[in-house]
Amino acid sequence: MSDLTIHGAFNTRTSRVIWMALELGLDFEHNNFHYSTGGTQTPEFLAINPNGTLPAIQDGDLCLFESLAINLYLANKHGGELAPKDAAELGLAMQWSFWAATEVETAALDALKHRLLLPEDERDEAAVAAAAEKLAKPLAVLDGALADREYLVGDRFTVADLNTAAVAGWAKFARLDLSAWPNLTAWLDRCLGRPLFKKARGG
Ligand SMILES: N[C@@H](CCC(=O)N[C@@H](CS)C(=O)NCC(=O)O)C(=O)O
Repeated sequence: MSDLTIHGAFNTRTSRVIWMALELGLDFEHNNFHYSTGGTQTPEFLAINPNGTLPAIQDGDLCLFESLAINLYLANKHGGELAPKDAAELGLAMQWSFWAATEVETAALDALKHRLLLPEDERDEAAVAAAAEKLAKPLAVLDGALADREYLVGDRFTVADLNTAAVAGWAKFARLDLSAWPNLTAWLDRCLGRPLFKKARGG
């Protein structure tokens, strides 16, 4: 039995953590359940993640929540090509991860909700347009950072790309027009085209 358990359904932010675990080649248990079952509000689960949200992991005695932090932890613990090699790479990986969570995620999720997740009669194209407007500045920043490089940190796919693409990918899945940012779209295709990304979302 593996020491690592990943809690959460594929169609939640848990897929980010599963993607990371798969890329690292880790052995793990998957407690595959959706929050809509009420399973995140039980005393047992709240002892693991008091926020009552997915994902969460248990790694031996350690309980962790926050998908992008979990991924930074797993990369740091297991090393290899996906992990930051030194303090500068760690700084950059944290920078892009925190940036994705604070500058991109809310607006990208709004777009995704109003294009895909909400029942059709609750979707609002005005909300999509507002989200697209909010995203224009951060997506231009990401496009600029990728102007002369294939990946965000070093010359290889790392946790920085995985975390940032997992968040920015919502803009693509919301079918926003990203054509103004060709470096960004090529990089997103590179990251999200990885076979283990598809597997992490339940195939
Ligand atoms: N910032 C957290 C967000 C966690 C989160 O909101 N997860 C959603 C699923 S994707 C959830 O569990 N929602 C249920 C709820 O808020 O009750 C992370 O990245 O892990």
